[in-house]
Amino acid sequence: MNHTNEFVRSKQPYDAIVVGAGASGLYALYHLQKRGYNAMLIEAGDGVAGTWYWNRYPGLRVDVESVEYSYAFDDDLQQEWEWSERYAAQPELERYFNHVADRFDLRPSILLSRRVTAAQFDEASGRWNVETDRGETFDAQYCIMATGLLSAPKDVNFPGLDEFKGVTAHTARWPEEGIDFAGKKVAVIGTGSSGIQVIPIVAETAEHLTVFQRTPAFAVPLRNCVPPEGYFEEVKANYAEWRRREKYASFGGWVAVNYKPVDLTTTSALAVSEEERLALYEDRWESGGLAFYNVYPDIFGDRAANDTLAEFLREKTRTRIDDPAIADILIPNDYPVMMRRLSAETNYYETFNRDNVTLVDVRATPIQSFTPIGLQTTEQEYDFDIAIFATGFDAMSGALVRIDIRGRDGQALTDHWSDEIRTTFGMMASGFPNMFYISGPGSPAPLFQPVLFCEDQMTWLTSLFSHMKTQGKTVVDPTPEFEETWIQECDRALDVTLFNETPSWYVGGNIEGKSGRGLIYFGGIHPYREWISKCASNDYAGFALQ
Ligand code: NA7
Repeated sequence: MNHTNEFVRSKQPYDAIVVGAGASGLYALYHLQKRGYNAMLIEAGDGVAGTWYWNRYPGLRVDVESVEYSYAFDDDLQQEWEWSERYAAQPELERYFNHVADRFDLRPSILLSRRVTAAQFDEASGRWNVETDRGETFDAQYCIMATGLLSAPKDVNFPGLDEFKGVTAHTARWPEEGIDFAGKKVAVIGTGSSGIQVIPIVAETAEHLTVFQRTPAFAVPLRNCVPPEGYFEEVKANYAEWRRREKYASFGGWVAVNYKPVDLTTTSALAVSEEERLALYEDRWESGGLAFYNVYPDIFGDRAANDTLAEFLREKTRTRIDDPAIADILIPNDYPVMMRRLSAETNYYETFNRDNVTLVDVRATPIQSFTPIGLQTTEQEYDFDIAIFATGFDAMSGALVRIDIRGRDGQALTDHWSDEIRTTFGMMASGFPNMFYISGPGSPAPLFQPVLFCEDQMTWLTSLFSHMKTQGKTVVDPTPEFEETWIQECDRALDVTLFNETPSWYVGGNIEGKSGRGLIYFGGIHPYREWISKCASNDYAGFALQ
């Protein structure tokens, strides 16, 4: 049920407005209400689930095991929910997040089907006015932006696109009624995680599929299945220990390898024998999915260590592709592995062995423009009936800068971030008091699974709110000096990694003119937790309270 404006209005004045009903927003609403805050949530979609509501392309499934990619905050929830597969597909994840909204009675506080278009901080009251595309306004002391790290699709602006007479679809805005590929000529542009998931499915029914690849991706088999009997039960019987390891003893918030939790490796890839190293890589390969994130930590910072894994994956991949010339195009050889997000696939490489699939290397022959019947590269024209854009997102900051956010003295957030993204702990920006980002830019969210990460940030925020209450304060704003400290820490953390060696969304490289500075905290979750907890125990030094 969607609640009326009047119903929600009757609950004013709000302590907090949460924007976005994805994993983080739903949790934020739950967390605030549980602690007695009068909170409501506004969501643009007609349903909850965020990523799992908007991205409904065929083939979409999570690439962290579902028993791990799920909330840990309530044991009854994790005991009673039954996953049907090792890696849930989109419909099951959408059901899960809807179940959470129902189970914790969140729906009466959720307004669906309105997009937040603007938010202004009012200096006199110390509160935020939030506007929607329905012309409504709401006000609250705190504004919590759970707008998603990969939710704003990158603009698709190929020359001539308006002339194209066929059907177009973006993987992140897939039509609810679906698209029938049978007997059609289809093009997919983009070979990141979304393209890699949709391509094998399209190839199964399309008359012909043409894939336009610019940067090849490293991809590993997902190995989705119904897990061996007793696996889910065993995880549930030991959930507390699994969750402890995910949160405190893992790289990214997942630990399952071959159906057992593994510890974080601390050894260098170069400190072990080749035999030992290859045995570990084989083990991860066998397990499938993102198990490769739980290998040697210097993969992320040492090119020689990184090369050992890159070469292992290149060799494995080559054996799956019949035509060596196609393999040369599909296998990356000019950037370090993991510095673009590792993709997990099902039959991706075998798809290029099919007769009805053509691969076009648009690095060698760039796309010049769309035409009425397809598109033109520097080499030739390709014709198709359906164009699928799997071209990615304006990551981390995109959803925020599309809202007209005005802080102190009417300053626009887009001005504050015009040269680079400036946040404090990825949770606030100086001059924008009482506005908080969950999994926002400047946080380590992309390196840690967001369903667990939101618990860290919300716990920190409500501790800050309690501290403010005991101090008789109502407004919090990070100081510009402390914000600079955080940006420098982000720089330092980035500099000791290899992430800058390829222009991915991690470093803003997929959007022309976008700076990667401050976009992600590459120190990862563990140093991040140290920073924020030290700040809290230091009476939130660096945050001005009034
Ligand atoms: P990604 O990973 O950003 O991939 C987008 C893909 O689209 C990538 O291969 C791009 O090539 C390609 N692309 C983008 N624009 C163009 C143009 N103009 N011409 C040709 N090719 C283009 O987005 P996804 O949706 O796949 O995945 C995002 C995240 O979601 C993923 O990392 C997981 O965390 C889940 P490029 O790399 O720019 O050369």
